[in-house]
Amino acid sequence: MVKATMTFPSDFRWGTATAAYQVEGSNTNSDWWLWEQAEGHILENQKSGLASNWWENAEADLDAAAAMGTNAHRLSLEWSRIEPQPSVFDNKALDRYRQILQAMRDRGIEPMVTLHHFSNPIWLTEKGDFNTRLVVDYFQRFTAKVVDTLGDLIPKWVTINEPMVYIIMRYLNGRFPEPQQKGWGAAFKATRNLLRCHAAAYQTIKERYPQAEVGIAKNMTILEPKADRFLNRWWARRASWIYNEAWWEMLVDGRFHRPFGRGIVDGLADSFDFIGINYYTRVYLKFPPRGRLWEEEWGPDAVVSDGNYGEVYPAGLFQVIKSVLKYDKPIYITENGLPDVEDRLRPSFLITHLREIWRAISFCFPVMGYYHWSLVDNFEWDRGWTQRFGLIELNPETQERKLRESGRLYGEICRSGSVSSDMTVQYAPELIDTIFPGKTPDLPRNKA
Ligand code: IFM
Repeated sequence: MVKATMTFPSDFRWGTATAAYQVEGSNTNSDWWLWEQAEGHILENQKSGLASNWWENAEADLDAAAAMGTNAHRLSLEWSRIEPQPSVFDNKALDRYRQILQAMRDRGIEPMVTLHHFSNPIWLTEKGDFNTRLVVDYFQRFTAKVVDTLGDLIPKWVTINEPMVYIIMRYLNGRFPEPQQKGWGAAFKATRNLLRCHAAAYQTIKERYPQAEVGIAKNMTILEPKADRFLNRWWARRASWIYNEAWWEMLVDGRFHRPFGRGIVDGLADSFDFIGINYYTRVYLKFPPRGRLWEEEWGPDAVVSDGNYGEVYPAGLFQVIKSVLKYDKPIYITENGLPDVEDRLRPSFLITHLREIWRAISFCFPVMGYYHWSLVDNFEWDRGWTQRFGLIELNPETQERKLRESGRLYGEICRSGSVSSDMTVQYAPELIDTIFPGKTPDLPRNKA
């Protein structure tokens, strides 16, 4: 019987991703914790509370990840837990992270660790956060401590998560905890300091563990002109360069590019061993951008995920992979997912996005792994619990969990290292004619 199968390389990393603040719970020393307490900052004034309770029991979800057959997980370390006061390190917190990392390794799950994922110690915000040059020393000191205590367990590192998202949400549109200075000047300054922090962290890790793979996780979004007009096309190209490409160019050249600034940064040139891509969606731009950088609008046929989060646009994943080939580095899809509380779209989302990766690999593009966002429902920043990204469904009040159908599907994919026509028939039958259009005798549609 003919079965169609997209088979992935045997050493492919099948992963999931989470971030400390979103899953651990009770991160009371973080700027996010303070921000959450004031009315109007989080949708429906929701609170992270125990989040997904990872501080107490990450192991429960790691068991589920192992049962699914994943062999990799991306998690972050909470700076505000490890260094609750300047230069005061919490050894108990470091011990707990050691336990979690060891638990991953015991289950055959390779850790990829992020050092900065949107959350800061409160003391850092008080000292001027990424608007002060001092942050570079602070971040280097934090990194050195982490590398010295946990580095033996961590083969892959992400220094900074989604720097452009962080800059826009925090310094420009006010959806993230308020910094001391806001606006374009503050945004550019913070970008320069984030780049300096990345360079310092990269060098610190590599000095101690030269074999470690270190990179950033960059949100890459397809930006298209809203209507086919000259200025919209120009703005979409320009904004795409600034949003998607500038960081890679600055990491390659070791210097700031306009509009972020000018000047060379010590240790920045060629300071990445892999490209981390967080891919979610496509958005449309028109010029002039009134108030917002882009319009969150979609075409008439667009499939849009919960809470108007974004258009489901799998072809964009292939496009962004292609766009970074010129840097000639291994590529990891460090995040990809969607909010979908009913699990209405996630099974087909998984199949269509993995098909784009398989297509890329078939062209010998060096995509080495995929980390689905997310393993378990978690606290979605200013959207709180209203957006659910998990392969595992979570009731944050009771902490009960249930594997979603998409989790079952992802498990079959990870365990077999492939996406097959059988899986498609079972989990997303509506896709069969587009994904596997050939006639395969054992598929239901071909039976008389
Ligand atoms: O939850 C976030 C994550 O923290 C960063 N990337 C996007 C995810 C979904 O919005």
